[in-house]
Amino acid sequence: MHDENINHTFLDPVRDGREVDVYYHFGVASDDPVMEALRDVRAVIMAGSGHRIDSFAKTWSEFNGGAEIIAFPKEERFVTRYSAGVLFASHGMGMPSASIAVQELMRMLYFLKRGDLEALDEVFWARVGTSGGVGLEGGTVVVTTEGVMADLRPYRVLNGGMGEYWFDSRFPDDVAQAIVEANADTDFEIVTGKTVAGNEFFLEQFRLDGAVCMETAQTKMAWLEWIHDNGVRNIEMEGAMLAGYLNHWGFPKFAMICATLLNRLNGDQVTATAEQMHQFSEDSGAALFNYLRAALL
Ligand code: R2B
Ligand code: URA
Repeated sequence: MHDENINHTFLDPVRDGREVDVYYHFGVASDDPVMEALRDVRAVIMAGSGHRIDSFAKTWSEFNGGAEIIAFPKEERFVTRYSAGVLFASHGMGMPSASIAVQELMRMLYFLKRGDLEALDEVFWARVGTSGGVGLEGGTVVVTTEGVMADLRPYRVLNGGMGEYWFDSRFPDDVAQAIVEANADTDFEIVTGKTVAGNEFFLEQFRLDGAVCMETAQTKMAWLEWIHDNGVRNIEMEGAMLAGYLNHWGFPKFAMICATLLNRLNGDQVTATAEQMHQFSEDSGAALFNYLRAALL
């Protein structure tokens, strides 16, 4: 871990029990009795939707002999479950929403691991999600090697009028390769590549079907071809931030696994049927669990 990048001023009094940290959007605090049950957490798995989190926790519990599933009471913002060493949490859509979840979960992890940097090094993080494929048909599973923003640069946030803070938004290559290897025998296609995190589903993903549209068929295809030529294989809305913040603290093990819902080279609208969507979701979930079982069980 990069000790110097951890906010010790705020987090150490919480770690020592001198202050209480309120994980407001999750509806729990560091002095909540539920925290004690989470001390053995070894992985944090995130997904956009709360339904998916509930279903992941049930699957993981079944793999672990019907292990208890603990739910946080508040579900207004994020849905959270814990079972057999894995914390499952939804993050909503887009980097503003997901950054709240990631920052509160990082604070929670520091408290749960009592500020032990070696114990934090061992925690595996992943986001499992959906995306638009770039030159890939719907149903392909993409394991991200690097998160970039729509300009192919790494994750940044505005620093008022002073400029921008830049973050390293690469994903660890060894973990991405291990996920692909753990899925060598599956019947869905799994590839690695860069992933664009758009701050917008329509404008920053160069769609022509938004209420507000700034592009033409020509500028859209030019952007898609440019990102494809630069190694981008899919487009979603959270990955660059996730990698940026986890790298900032120095977590060594994290990944993003996304199913593609459509090939953006062929269109903008998501027209997959309910059955196809279900299969895509099953496949990306299977890709995660095939790795997680090899890594954690
Ligand atoms: C993928 O799908 C969502 C938008 O439909 C967004 O959260 C993402 O990253
Ligand atoms: N999620 C996105 O962000 N973009 C898509 O095209 C599909 C899912």
